[in-house]
Amino acid sequence: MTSSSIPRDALFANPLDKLASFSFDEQVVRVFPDMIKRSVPGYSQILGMAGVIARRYVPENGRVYDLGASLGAATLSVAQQLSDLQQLELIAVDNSPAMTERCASLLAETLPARKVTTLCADIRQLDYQPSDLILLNFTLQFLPPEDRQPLINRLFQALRPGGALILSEKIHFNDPRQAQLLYELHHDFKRANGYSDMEISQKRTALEDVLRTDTAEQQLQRLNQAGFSFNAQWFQYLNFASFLALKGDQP
Ligand code: GEK
Repeated sequence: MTSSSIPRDALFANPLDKLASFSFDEQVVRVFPDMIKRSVPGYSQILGMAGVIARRYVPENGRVYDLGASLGAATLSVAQQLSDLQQLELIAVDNSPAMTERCASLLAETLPARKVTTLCADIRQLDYQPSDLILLNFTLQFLPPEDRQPLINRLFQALRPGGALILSEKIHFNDPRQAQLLYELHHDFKRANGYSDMEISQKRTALEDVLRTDTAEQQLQRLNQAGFSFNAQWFQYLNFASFLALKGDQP
C-alpha cells in the first residue's frame, strides 16, 4: 500500500454525543496505520529497530511472537531484517477479529514464502511455545494492571535462555512538572500531525479506561521481578518508551 492510499484517521473529527470506549473494531482497522503513526511518537523508529535487535537474539530455527500484533508491523520488520532466516517461525497474535483477519491477509501477501501464523487469541490465555524473541509493542498498556505481571512472568518462562523481550509502552511520570510538559508536548505532536484539538480530546476520553499507563520504573521493576537478568530502557520519545529485557547473561 502506498502512503497516499492509506485511509486517513478521522474517527474523532466530528463531535460525538456519546463517546464509546475505544475498541479495535473494523473502523479502527481501516485507518490503523495512519492513526498509529500520527499518534505514537517514535513508532516507526521502534519498529525499524525491533528488526535490528532481533538479529542479536534470534537463531536460524528461531521462534518469534508478536503479541497484540495489530496489522503485523513488528512481525514484518523482523521478517525483513532476518530475510536470510527462512526457517524462522513468526507468530502474530491479536484478540481483535477485525485486526487478525486483515493482519493475516497482509502478512500472507507480503511474506508469501515465510513461516508466519496469525492467531486471534487473548495473549493472557495463549499456550506459549519455547521462543527466542517476544514483541509487546504498545500492547501491555491495554491489559488490566493486575494482569500485567502474570503475563510478563509467563513470557519469561516461554523464552529460551538467551532470548529477549522488547516491550514498548506509553508511560507517565511521577514528577508533576515533567508529566505535564510531556503530556502537552504529546498533544502538540498530534496537532503538528494534523489532528484537531477536538479529535485529540475525544480520543483521549475514549481511551481513558482502556489505556492505563505505568512509569518507566514500574516497567523495569516488573521485568526484574519476572526474572530477567538484564533489562534496559533503550528508547524514549516524549512519553513513549521501549525496553529490552534479556533472559541470560549476554547482552
Ligand atoms: C504494532 N503491536 O503495530 N490479547 C491480544 N491482543 C490484545 C489484547 C489481548 N488481551 N489486548 C489488546 N490487544 C502493534 C500495535 S496496538 C497499540 C499494538 C495501539 C491488541 C489490540 O487488539 C490492538 O490491536 C493491540 O493490542 C494494541 O506494532 O493501538 O496504541
